[in-house]
Amino acid sequence: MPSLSVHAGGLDLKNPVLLAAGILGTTGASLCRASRAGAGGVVTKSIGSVPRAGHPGPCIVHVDCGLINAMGLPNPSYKDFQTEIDAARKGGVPVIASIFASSAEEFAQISRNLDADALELNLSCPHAEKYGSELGRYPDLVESVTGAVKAASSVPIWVKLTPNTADILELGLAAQRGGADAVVAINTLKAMAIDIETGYPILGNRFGGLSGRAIKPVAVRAVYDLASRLEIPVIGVGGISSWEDAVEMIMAGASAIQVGTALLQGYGIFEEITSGLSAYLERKSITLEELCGMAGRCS
Ligand code: RRO
Repeated sequence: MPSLSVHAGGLDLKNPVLLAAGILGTTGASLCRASRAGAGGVVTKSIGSVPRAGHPGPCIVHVDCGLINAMGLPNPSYKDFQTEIDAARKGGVPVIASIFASSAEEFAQISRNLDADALELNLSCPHAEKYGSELGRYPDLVESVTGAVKAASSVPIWVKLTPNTADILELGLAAQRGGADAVVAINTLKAMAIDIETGYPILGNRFGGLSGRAIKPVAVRAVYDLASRLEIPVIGVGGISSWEDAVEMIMAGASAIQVGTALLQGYGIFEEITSGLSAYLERKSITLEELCGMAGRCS
């Protein structure tokens, strides 16, 4: 069978299919379960410097084409999360800690106090005051936050970018200037759902972030744009729910991919994607490396 192993963003991965941040990433046990199910790496739920309860419910609504969430960064703080990372590491694949903060100094402080295989900087949550895309839509802040964490930490730094911007490439270039080892594209798209019987917005926070199948073409385009111009790897995420989606995202230029909302189908999704990807490479007689960025080389 073709090899699925890949070196991406400073990590050696046995396969390029990772668990995305925010999905089943709050405990070591659930992260381990994803590893045992075949994930090549796992990303934790985003962790901050103080405990947060998150937004009032409802926090998730199913829509025709995916999910809209407004969880609101619920987390116990980094001070209470290291034991979960340590437990997750028993799964035998790299554990990437997703972190969020409201300033470069706060990001650096968290990064100094968490021991993980890599850090993913959440500069893209679309619905939390003072966090996520409220910083991450400004290229100068993306660069300075990345630079501060890079200086404070010795592990690979991935920067998760927001699609809620006119030009995601500008943000990717800023992350690269700051010293990022990879960019991750994309986080959720700003969205809303309204109950037509009552007229009330359904989510407690009113607005949220759309994930799932609807956002895949947006993610493919973002990955293509970024991979065409950046020298650092791009990790593709957004609406991947089959091996065919994974192939498309890798053809767009993703060195690895992350799966989030499709976990609703169960943990079997990792095995489904890796075995489908492997069979595809065998049928086409190409390597994973040759597949990566193929669409950008077609004229
Ligand atoms: O917790 C959330 O509400 C959340 C986060 Br941190 C994120 O990055 N993206 C998202 O859609 N929701």
